[in-house]
Amino acid sequence: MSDRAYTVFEEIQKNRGINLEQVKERIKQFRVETPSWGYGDSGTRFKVFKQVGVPRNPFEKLDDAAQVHKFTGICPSVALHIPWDKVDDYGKLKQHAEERGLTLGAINPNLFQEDEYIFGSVTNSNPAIRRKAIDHLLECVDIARTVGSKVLSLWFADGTNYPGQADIRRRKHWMREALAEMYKAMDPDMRMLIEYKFFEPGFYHTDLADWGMAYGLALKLGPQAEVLVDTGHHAQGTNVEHIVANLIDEKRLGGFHFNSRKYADDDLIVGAIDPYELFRIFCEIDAAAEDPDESVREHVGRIAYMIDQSHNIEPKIPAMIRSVLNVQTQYAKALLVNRAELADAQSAGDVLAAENAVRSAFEQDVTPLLQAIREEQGLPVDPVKAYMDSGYGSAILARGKGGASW
Ligand code: RM4
Ligand code: MN
Ligand code: MN
Repeated sequence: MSDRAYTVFEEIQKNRGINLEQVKERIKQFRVETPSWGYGDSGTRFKVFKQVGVPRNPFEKLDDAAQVHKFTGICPSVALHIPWDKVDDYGKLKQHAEERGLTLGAINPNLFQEDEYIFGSVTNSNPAIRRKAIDHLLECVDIARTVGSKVLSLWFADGTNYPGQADIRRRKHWMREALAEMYKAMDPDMRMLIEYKFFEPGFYHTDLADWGMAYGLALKLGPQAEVLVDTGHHAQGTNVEHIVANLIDEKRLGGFHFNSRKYADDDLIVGAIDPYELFRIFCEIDAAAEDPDESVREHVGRIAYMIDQSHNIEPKIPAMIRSVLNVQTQYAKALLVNRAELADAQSAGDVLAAENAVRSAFEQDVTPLLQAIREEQGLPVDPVKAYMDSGYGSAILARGKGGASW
């Protein structure tokens, strides 16, 4: 990296009224969690392409996740999906993670892969199936306890395909009963993040279809229940940053699943399609992080930033590094909004100046800033290139084809 590029950047930001030292500190604190399933094979409903070198078990997924952390320095935790990551001894998995400088993050129960769940899991009209589903949720609380995780991240594939197929309100009650039982089993320092999605696999109705349904449920359950926003889970045109601002204001924004989408829940590399949306999301978060009300700042400090992605056609580890860097980049850009200028423009009703205060931050090239930070932290300035040059990608080819996949 050239010192000159950073000096020029520094000068520009000074002129824009930005305190760069504060910005740097915030960027250094920022962390993103990666998903174990993002390292395995995945596909569409048409085909799962098997890549060579894919991890064959949860231990190898952690080995790969450790590479992402090694080159970016900001991904020390890894989310698990159970039973995809089921092992006999979770203590051993935890130790494996720790030996690689990682911790185990959100535990994601999986209630969508068994034949019995054809008509739903916790909302199934068959009480025995509902019991089985709830027992799995409780098992996940135990796993979280064993591995030292504080976050349970819930997404339900429950839904229906046809009008009249099921009693929507009854299913709502069953959902609440199941989550209430799980909630009771959690330790006081655990959090339940409830994820919504408007369709798929259900094509008529989904039991938790939007943020309002997830929020209503979280409110009834109690303060340890919050909403998880997966950026790919909204109808086209939805203003996601508005949802984010609203949930922050209600103090129920538990975390994110970042990915990008063009049409539906595409799970593409974060920031690949609409980086400005991601930037706008971080603008809302950053505004709240500077709120005079300490309880708002504290709430924002607890948000769990996680990636939820499937790499169908691209090599997985560098794709994950790219996603992580894209998140970091938009986070950094949002910190460059001149808040005082924005506030003045808003109170003066100066629409053009307000829009400019936001967009002009997005237009800043933060590459010299991020490179300077990486240098200061002893990280490679170009993490993707450093990974590509490291030889790890060739070494894992020995794993062969046919690794873990959903
Ligand atoms: C869902 C949802 C969940 C994820 C599964 C694999 O669409 O995003 O968070 O665990 O996909
Ligand atoms: Mn998700
Ligand atoms: Mn999804």
